Amino acid sequence: MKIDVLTLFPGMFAGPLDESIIKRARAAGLLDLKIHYLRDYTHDRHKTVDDRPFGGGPGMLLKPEPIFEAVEDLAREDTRVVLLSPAGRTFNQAIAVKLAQVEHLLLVSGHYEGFDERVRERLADDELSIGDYVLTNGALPAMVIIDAVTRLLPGALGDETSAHEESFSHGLLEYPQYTRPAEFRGMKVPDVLLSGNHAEIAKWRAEQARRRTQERRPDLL
Ligand code: 4GX
Repeated sequence: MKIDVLTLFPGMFAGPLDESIIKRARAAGLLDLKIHYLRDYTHDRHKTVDDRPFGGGPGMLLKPEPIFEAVEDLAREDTRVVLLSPAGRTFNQAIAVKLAQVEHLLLVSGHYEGFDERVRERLADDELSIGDYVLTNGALPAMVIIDAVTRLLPGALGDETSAHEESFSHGLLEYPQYTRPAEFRGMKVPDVLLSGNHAEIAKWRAEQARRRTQERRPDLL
């Protein structure tokens, strides 16, 4: 899979995407990830990417020309162009699964008060938010999406982990888990987990997952 990111803050991407599973996926050639600096697509001396909104109002908007030039430079026939902004539909695991099947993703990170509407109209295939809170720009949302998508690419996870066996894949929260010691500071591991009775253990885990989901995330049931 190829992912291109268009951002005003390329420096923010150094680090998080050079560790662990994403690092391995990139090294293995599963993910071809490139970060592009929006100002590189300007032509004026000051590398201007923003301007004031017509009709007045506070703040600045990302002007359309550099974004159009960048997307026209980077996008292919099969590219999914996704804007990151609080006005997008809320990203979730189902969307991650869909995006992981796309050949080429182009993530366009928002900044200031947002995009000139013509970017949405003409360039965007989708607009995503990572949640209902306000960030300083779309770089972290882009990285969140890259992370969630990359781990779903075939071969990205080692044998010890599976993309299928966790919360949001089976639609429930995880059951409680324990490792050694069997007693720690007076807190005991539930007897059933030490019993060796695999049918009972499976039953207990299913019940715990259901109870925990009912208590914490009834919206998932
Ligand atoms: N999930 N932000 C984008 C600028 C902006 C404002 C309006 C487009 C329209 C965010 C989020 C997020 C802050 C990134 C505002 N862009 N993005 N930025 N939550 O809060 O994606």
